[in-house]
Amino acid sequence: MDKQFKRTLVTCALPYANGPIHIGHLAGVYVPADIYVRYLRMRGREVLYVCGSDEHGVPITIKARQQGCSPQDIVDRYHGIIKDSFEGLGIHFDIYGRTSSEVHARTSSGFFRKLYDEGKFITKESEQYYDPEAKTFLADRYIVGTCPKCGNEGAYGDQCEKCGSTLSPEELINPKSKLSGAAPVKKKTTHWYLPLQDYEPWLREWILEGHTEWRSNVYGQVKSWLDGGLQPRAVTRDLDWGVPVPVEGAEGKVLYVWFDAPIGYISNTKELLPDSWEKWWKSPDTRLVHFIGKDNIVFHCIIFPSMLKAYGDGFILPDNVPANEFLNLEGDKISTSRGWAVWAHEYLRDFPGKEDVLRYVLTANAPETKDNDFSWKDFQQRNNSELVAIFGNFVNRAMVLTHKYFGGKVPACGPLEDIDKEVLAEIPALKASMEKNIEGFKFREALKDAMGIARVGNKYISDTEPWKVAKTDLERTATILNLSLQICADLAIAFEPFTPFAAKRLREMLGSPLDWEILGRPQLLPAGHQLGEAQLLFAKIEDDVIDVQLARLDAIRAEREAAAKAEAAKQVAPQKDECTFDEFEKMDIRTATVLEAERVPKTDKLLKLTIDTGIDRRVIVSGIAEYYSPEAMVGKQICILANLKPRTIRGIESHGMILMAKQGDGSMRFITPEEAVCNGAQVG
Ligand code: B3M
Ligand code: ZN
Repeated sequence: MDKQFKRTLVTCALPYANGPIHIGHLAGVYVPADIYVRYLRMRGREVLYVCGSDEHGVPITIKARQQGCSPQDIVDRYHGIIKDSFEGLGIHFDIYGRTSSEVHARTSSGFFRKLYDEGKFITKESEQYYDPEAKTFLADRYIVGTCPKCGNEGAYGDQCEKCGSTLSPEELINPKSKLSGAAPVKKKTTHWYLPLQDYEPWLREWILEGHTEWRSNVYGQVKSWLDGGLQPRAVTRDLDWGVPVPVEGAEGKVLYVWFDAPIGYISNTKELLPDSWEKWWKSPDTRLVHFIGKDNIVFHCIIFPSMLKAYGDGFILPDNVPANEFLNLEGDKISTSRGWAVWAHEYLRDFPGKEDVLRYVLTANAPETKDNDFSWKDFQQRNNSELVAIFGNFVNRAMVLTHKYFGGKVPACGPLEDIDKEVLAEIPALKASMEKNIEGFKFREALKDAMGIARVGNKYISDTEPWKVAKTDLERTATILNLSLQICADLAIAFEPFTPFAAKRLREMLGSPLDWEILGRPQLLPAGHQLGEAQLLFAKIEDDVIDVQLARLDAIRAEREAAAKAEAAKQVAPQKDECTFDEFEKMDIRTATVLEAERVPKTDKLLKLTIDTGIDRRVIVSGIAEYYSPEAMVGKQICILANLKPRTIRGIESHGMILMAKQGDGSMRFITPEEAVCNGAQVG
């Protein structure tokens, strides 16, 4: 907690290499981690920044099967895409490794073997689903069937993606193996389990008593897991993709992905620093911080620490696990399978030179304490009215005016007036607040502080109006611009963690240093110092650019709605209670032809139809206007219930009812004889 550490090891959740990363990943894990690391580095702290691809697990094998390639092909492809996305956004890990690496196989397998040899596992026999044709055990994801809750025919053995229910394979109606289509059977299998319940008292003490400073969402989740009672957790699986279980008689078994993946943090460190990795993992002077999303809390706060505890040998435990909540997109949950996401690599393609804008917006809306939303309008607005209008505008005014009046040389600072002193006093306060916020993992607040410095500068230059003062008092103008430029140099430091591209451009323009400690000190730029050319730091984003993104999302939404409707239309209403023939016979159903049709005024649903029933000419009011226009009905032969008791609807007397076929989504079509018949023919 308040312990002084010598160095910090920062890890970021290893993204699954079965798809590209999107803004949810970035906002949840990678942007905050990057802010933290850049900040620590600016302060001269010793930091190691570790990440890599998580290349095992069932979803990868499923994707490979879908695409008709090998799991290795899949992870090779996405590892590359993900790595490039991070680089493109200025997220430079010291190592971005892979769990399919040789070092990782050795490390994770050795880890298992030591726990195995020391009797830290228990074995349990259980019944698992097995594909008798493919002759292999089936992960829950490999079993598909009909969801008992919503009727979706493509539900998985662990979850229905349509209605979101968590399922077990037993619950599926008509379960089938995805591999062969065969009905799965149950077969006995033995696996190794880590008896988590044995670690519970220790976990309670370590976290619930020892880390009360952890974020409340993290602490709360840990507490509820512990209060719910821990169970032995299987650490092996029957699967052919992963790290083989290094034990005799374990053929066809691999380490469970959540056993090997966190060890990936260690193996990636080893890969980078084969000789000095232990300093990062086994020294009490190292502070370990895991950046993750909320769905990974249990693995990083309970399971991995228990694994490390079981292993012993001096491994350190996380000092903090600042997990974020989820980011939504335009009000809806991000969904990879539905394409409801903004992908990092597509953003980089569509918004070249705007890496900072995404980092900025994701930080300003970071889901630190609750789920939050990303919207393109907000993105545009924050760019145009914050980055451009405040930060960019201030820097531009200071630069351009200095070039105009002083040939681009920092002018000398004369005597200070009250307004100058007030402005200068605000900066150290904002700096102190930023430190507190970043060190407390409150990056949104820290960003507000940084923007606060830009606001102070922007207001100062607006209030002092150096372009007017220059007409009468160049000395005073010099002081104003001197101070403004000092604030620009402060901004080039303060924004380094958040918008590193712009911060670097600004430092180049000013020729100013990057050193946290000097932020807010007077005269960072000496008088006479030559500035570079004035360049715009940020550019306005116009509506048409945003409209393209919105149109893409609208198309996805429309497609999803159409699919949902088609699905709903298929839902069949249950059969009604029995009726007798006599009861049926009471209904006088006839053919008829529509002669005239018009909308019933002030209604959306009703048509007034004048029809020839063969018996008479009469009026029926029918609720079909959503499906048929009046013109479309004229001349059509229909079926009616002729002897229905007349009713007055919206002041019009209706004599009968039109027979309609009504689908599950409520949509209707009228019933018509297969060939034209005379009006008044009896239907039955
Ligand atoms: N691959 C899960 C995830 O992306 C996972 C993290 C592993 S961290 C050791 O949610
Ligand atoms: Zn369902």
